[in-house]
Amino acid sequence: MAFMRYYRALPQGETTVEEFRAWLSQFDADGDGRISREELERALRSLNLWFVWWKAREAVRAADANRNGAVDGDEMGRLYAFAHKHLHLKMSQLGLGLGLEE
Ligand SMILES: [Ca+2]
Repeated sequence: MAFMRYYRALPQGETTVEEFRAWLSQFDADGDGRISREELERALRSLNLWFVWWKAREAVRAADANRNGAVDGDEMGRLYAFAHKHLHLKMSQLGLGLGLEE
């Protein structure tokens, strides 16, 4: 899959881009497979981060390469990179709220 190249390009972290995507999919309220700014804001709020509206706006702005207002497809790798670099997410903690059924 296309997004795998982001995974290989990034340094090894506690959470892979696939796990990040799975975590975010919980917040995909309308189930369209894209993460909007509002959905990302909810995701960041679940981590008890501050200034989530601002962080979500900056993150979508950084990741939304085709400017359709949502993060989808290959852009998930860009969002993951942004989260790592700028949001200082403790990626190992993302799994705590995961609760996804395979
Ligand atoms: Ca997009």
